[in-house]
Amino acid sequence: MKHIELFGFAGSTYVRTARMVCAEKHVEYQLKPLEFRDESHRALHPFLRMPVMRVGELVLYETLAIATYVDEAFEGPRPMPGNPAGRARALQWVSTCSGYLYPDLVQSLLKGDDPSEDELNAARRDLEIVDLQLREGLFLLGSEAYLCDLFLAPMIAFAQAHPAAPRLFRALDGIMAWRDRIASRNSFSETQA
Ligand SMILES: N[C@@H](CCC(=O)N[C@@H](CS)C(=O)NCC(=O)O)C(=O)O
Repeated sequence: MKHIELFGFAGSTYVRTARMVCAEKHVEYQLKPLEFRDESHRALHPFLRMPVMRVGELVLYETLAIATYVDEAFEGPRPMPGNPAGRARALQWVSTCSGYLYPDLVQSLLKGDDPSEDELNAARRDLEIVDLQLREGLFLLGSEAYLCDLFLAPMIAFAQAHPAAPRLFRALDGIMAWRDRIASRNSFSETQA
């Protein structure tokens, strides 16, 4: 039986995604502290980010790599669609979360309680795109939650806790309904920081 150690802070959105993947797969893991930006951190992650996963000799960083490993190395429900187009669309949304939503929604709001107008407008534009998609189905790709929803959920939860949330999420009913569906999953409630 492989033993998973996940290094990182519970409040990190990417750490939460990695934990949600483990929870969805019913795979046990241990969340381990990280001496942030210490040499011990650099030894695990040369770019000094989180999460890092260790399983025996295997040390991995990058949440998508960690999620893929956990999915393929362990039994349990698959968080990816069963067909090539579905998998590609899931990866498209994972990449959208990392490439656009994380900088616009998490990094810019992390700087403090008072983001600039430009930052708020960029975050709102991204959210409107996500909202349109979520009005089409129960989850990003339709009737089932996949890996892309597990990347999106911690980022949305983070932004919803920001003082600017009422303005950012105003009238985005697709996101709000999806958020309630995701929040009812054990993987979400068990990983609340
Ligand atoms: N591409 C990385 C991004 C990881 C990342 O940026 N994690 C954030 C926490 S949510 C972090 O380590 N931030 C620390 C920093 O930026 O110094 C992944 O997918 O794991």
